[in-house]
Amino acid sequence: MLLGALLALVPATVAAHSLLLEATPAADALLSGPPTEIALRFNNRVEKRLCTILLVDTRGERLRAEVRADGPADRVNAVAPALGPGTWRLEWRVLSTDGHVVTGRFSFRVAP
Ligand SMILES: [Cu+2]
Repeated sequence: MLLGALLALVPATVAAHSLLLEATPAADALLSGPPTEIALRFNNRVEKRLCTILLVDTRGERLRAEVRADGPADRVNAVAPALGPGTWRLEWRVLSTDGHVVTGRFSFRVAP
């Protein structure tokens, strides 16, 4: 019974860990113009005040998006910095409700 109880804990722990479900801009998207908003949706609540979104260009220049304090608890919305044409890597970092810091990254392109 103890083993069963321990195994039962595993899915709950995994479920509590934040996973990125949806993103705007989407990964690998080709945008016709620079995005004005960035929206990330997770599988659970994240602590908005401790979320960061960085945009990094191919030369390594890093711009920070301004995360909005309001909105649904499972979403991180941000004002995009002014992005020029080219490939940008979006690096996100959130604090999930289970206390773990979770990070991820994906790229998108802004057409010239
Ligand atoms: Cu976790």
